[in-house]
Amino acid sequence: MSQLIEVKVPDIGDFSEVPVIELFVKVGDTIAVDDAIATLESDKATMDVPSSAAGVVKEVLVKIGDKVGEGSLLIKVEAADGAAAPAPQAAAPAATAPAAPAPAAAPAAGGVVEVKVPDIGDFSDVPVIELFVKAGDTIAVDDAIATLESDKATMDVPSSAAGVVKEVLVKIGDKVSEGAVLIKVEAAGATAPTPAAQAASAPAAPPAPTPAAVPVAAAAPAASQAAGAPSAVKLGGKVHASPSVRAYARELGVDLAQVKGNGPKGRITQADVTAFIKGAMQTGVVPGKTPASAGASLGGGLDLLPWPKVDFAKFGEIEVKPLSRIKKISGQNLARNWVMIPAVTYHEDADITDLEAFRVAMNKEHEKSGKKLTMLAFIIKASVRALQEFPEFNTSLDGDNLVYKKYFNIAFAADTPNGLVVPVVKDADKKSVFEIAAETGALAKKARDGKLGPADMSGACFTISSLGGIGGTYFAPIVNAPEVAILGVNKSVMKPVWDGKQFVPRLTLPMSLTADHRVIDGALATRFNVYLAQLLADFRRVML
Ligand code: CAO
Repeated sequence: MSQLIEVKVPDIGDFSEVPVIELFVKVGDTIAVDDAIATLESDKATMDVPSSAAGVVKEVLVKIGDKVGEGSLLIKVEAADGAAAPAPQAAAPAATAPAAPAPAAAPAAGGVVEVKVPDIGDFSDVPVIELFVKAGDTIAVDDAIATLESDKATMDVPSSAAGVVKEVLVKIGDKVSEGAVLIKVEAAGATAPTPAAQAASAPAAPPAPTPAAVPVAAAAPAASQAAGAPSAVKLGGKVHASPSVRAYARELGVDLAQVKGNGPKGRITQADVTAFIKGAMQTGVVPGKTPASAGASLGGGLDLLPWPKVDFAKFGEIEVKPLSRIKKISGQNLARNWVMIPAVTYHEDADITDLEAFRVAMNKEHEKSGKKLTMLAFIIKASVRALQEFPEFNTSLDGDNLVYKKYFNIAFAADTPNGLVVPVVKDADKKSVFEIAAETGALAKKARDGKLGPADMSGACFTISSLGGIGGTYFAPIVNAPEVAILGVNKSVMKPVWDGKQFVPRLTLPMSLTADHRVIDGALATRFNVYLAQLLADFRRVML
């Protein structure tokens, strides 16, 4: 037996007669609990109304432009057989909204008002992960000031005041709670909202910790930093979009700052994001990016199926945890590089028996000084020599041109508790193996402490991903665009090697070189690998 459930506008605080500005469902759609049904926009806040029921939409009772209030009927859903119909109270969960404007923009001397963190529910000590304003900026009411990210939710804090930012009192990484002063704004002729007006502007309950119900920050503005790619995205860009549109854009890796909004007051709608993607697929060019970095042609589009949407909770107990910021950023880079680079991985074994013996002897000799040579440092040094011998590996594609770099900056992947980062050893050709070892050690520590800055992660020519401290045999690393090749190494193992007369034990380093086939052919890649293996087998060759 199936039953019809009415989904109504939940308690949305003091708002009434709020226009529907977007509708995400139509008759026949199958929806899950918490799927966004509609976006409501008052002059103070934008709210997504999530569904309280799962099933097939049988009727949509509102259209864009309709004004609704608490209790207004939005849709009727036929719950699938066996699907638990939510209790009447649960049928109207609080709408989610960007974090409420500060409850009190207390006027200070000289018309300066303080903008504070509003009521953010049960959250406290929430880190500031993005700041959209700086001293001197002119802002309007509702402009995003900062993004806060707890382990459960990401919230934009809109400004409750209009005027010129006089002071920014927080920085990225600061932890804030309700009432913390974020900025001071000189209300330039504009009337700062009275505390009463602001209280009225506070939307309903704080965001619930479900992905669909969480107000989401603009899609990763610092996306390119982790992989050291040039920043194509403007930091601190202010975009006007509802939480669900932001979530939609983030899921598809779309930078909202690049999307033109055709909704009311230039708001970006889901249709705008879809049109943006269609445009990029048809032309193969992502606005704001060079054809080389965007992949000059996508061959008519990837025509991919939508990401599978599964209600995992139906099959057993689950726990939802948001991805770390680094994972979100590096994931977007990796996905682009995986899709856009015709990459091939070539494997080779290097005999490092003598090199390892030399490394161990040197470390013993320098034990007292605290200096330590690592295999990674030797591999970096040998790679520089190989890049000099095979300059095509030290290039980047720029449209139909190949940019040859005369400098040798080597990046290495570092595993941190928050995800993968890629710091860069600059001018590795000018450094000794001891210096490279000390620098990779310092950079790896900085990475684990979360203290790498953009400068530490930019300007790389070639990347090394060493899993040697962990194990493995071979793998296929993903090229770190706009570089054209990456070297992966795994744990060296003793292998029996035939010397013409007998099997002898040799310490063998498994190497996996992935190269962009648009620049590097298989023959060249294999020559590079063979040469690199020769250098590591007899390190004196590095000096030749
Ligand atoms: N073969 C055998 N042993 C190796 C080795 C190799 N190829 N490379 C390192 N080791 C040994 C080291 O000698 C060290 O042993 P000791 O403690 O006895 O000296 C131990 O393994 C641990 O090394 P390490 O990995 O901590 O240090 P490192 O300098 O070799 O590497 C770093 C530093 C930052 C590259 C590494 O810590 C790291 O993060 N690796 C992971 C990179 C990664 O995740 N890549 C995948 C990216 S694609 O998803």
